[in-house]
Amino acid sequence: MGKILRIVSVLAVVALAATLLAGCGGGDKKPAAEQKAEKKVIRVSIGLNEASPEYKGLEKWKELVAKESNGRLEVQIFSSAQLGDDIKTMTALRAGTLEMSGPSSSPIATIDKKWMVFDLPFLFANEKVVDAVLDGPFGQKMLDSLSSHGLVGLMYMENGYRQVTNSKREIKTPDDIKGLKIRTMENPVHLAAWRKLGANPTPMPFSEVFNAMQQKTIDGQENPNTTNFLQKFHEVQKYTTISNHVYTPFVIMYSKKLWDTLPKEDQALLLKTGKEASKWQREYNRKVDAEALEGLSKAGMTVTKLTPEQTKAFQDATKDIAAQFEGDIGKDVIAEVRAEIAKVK
Ligand code: KDG
Repeated sequence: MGKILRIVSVLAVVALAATLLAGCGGGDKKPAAEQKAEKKVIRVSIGLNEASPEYKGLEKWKELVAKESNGRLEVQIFSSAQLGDDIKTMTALRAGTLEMSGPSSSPIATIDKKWMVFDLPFLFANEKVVDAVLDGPFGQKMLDSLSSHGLVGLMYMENGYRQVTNSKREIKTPDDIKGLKIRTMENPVHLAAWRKLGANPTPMPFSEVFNAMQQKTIDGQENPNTTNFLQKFHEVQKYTTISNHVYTPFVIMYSKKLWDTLPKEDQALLLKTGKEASKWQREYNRKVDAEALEGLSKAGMTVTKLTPEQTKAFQDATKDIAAQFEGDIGKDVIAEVRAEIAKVK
């Protein structure tokens, strides 16, 4: 009898311990398997429209993420600044009220000045250099550095070389820029460079640019051919000059607050598919850039391609910008990117 009693009490203790342990999973935390099976929506905001190569690249990523997660992770893309422009959405990411955004690198400088390194005029001579730097240790270090600002840099996508457009006159020399009201991104290097060229630069979020050109509060702006064509800037601009004056990538980023709540396997899945999407998007962008330029010309814009000598005049006029911003960006950062560039040549 005593033995039976002992067995019964041991069983009771085991049962109690099992119940307590099950409860220990923590308040509202669900068991790992259940959490894994739960569907998750990841919202990503961009300023450009659905025809843009940035949107197409994110669509590709969305497909890859859905496939790899068997439909469990759903990327939802919000275009045309429906959720806010670059600076506003980065603030939302840092607060943890939005998962993702895909700003140009330039407005990141409002958070961390070293990002102005990509804004230095004529930094990247060609796409081979771009790929080596962005896919190499420098590019990765820049992405990693975002985590101290509440952001997780997942991947780069391509915006492309920026070209200047305006409604007043053909631009062939820095002199032709004198007095033009040019919209720039919200970034001190861009303002300084356009001021150096004699323009009257006005920083403005992207979503306001078309209206400002239509209402003639600005004369021009600068963006890659794809943006200029796919956002229909040719309807309100007459001249485009292929100046290739700067290459600023898109940085596809996640809110660190929300990233840290994701299971490790999901983080790995998003990073892995991101690499693939980023590569796909860069190739796609390079294919459609020439078509976009043709589109601008067919739509009636005067297209001016600078000769190497003409380009040199713009390079000379802006060559002091790097020294001017060396303190803000960091001498070491500039030296590091230049060393990476030198390896490619
Ligand atoms: O989606 C990116 C846009 O919000 C913006 O960064 C585009 O290059 C751009 C600009 O000129 O503002």
